[in-house]
Amino acid sequence: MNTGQPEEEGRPIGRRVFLGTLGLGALGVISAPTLQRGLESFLGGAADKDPTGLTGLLPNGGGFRYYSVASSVPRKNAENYRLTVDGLVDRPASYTLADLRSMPQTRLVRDVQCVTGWRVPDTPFEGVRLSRLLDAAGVRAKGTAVRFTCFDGTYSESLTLAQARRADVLVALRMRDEDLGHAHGGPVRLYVAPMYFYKSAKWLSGITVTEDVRPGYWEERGYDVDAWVGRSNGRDDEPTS
Ligand SMILES: Nc1nc2c(c(=O)[nH]1)N[C@H]1C(S)=C(S)[C@@H](COP(=O)(O)O)O[C@H]1N2
Ligand SMILES: [Mo]
Repeated sequence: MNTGQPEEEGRPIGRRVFLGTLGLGALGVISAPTLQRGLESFLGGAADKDPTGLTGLLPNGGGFRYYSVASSVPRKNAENYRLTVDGLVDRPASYTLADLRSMPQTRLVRDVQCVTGWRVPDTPFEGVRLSRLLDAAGVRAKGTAVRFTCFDGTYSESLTLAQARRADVLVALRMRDEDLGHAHGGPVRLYVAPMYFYKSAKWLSGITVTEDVRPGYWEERGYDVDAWVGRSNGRDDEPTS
């Protein structure tokens, strides 16, 4: 029987579900009025075109929602994936997937927390510490920030150099003890454990050391650049876990 409910998992995601997951979640969690107005006009003006491209529940996603601001993303594999490290460094580099897999791997188990309110507890991520890649590249004295670009051609993120050097920031190859699938940003995504999940850029293709922090995709649209979980985006309480 058709109940008229659009929330069923696995269905194509239409406008109502999009508004439910991103719109209400974001507006409920974030209290900054300028950001609310920005989101409202953003949603109101473009919801029919589904501005995020695809946003919704991922079938068998275990509580994850699938996010992409690009409507289609090329697939990359061990043959054609490359991660470049460049900018204010002495030794720019280009890594294959095999290169990254051959480096020491770090496994972290933390809660994933999206700024719109959903959380996936105790999620293992595994990969190479970003600090290791930065050390290998030799960051020059003028470098104080790191910019991340993605092979979806649209998304970007950034961190201060100090944030990027934290031990809980990974260039992640695995999630939930499996190789990162395409939907979750595979084969390689950034994983910034202490910050809201929008910092964890999917489909990572470039790491560039820069002089200044350049706000990323969502940050140009109102989210905090320093996205500490529980201490940013209008939240002042630690989330219960
Ligand atoms: N390239 C790219 N990375 C991205 C996003 C995106 O749209 N494109 N969305 C961000 C947001 S808001 C979240 S909550 C997570 C979602 O990751 P998931 O799709 O694996 O659940 O990815 C982050 N990284
Ligand atoms: Mo998010």
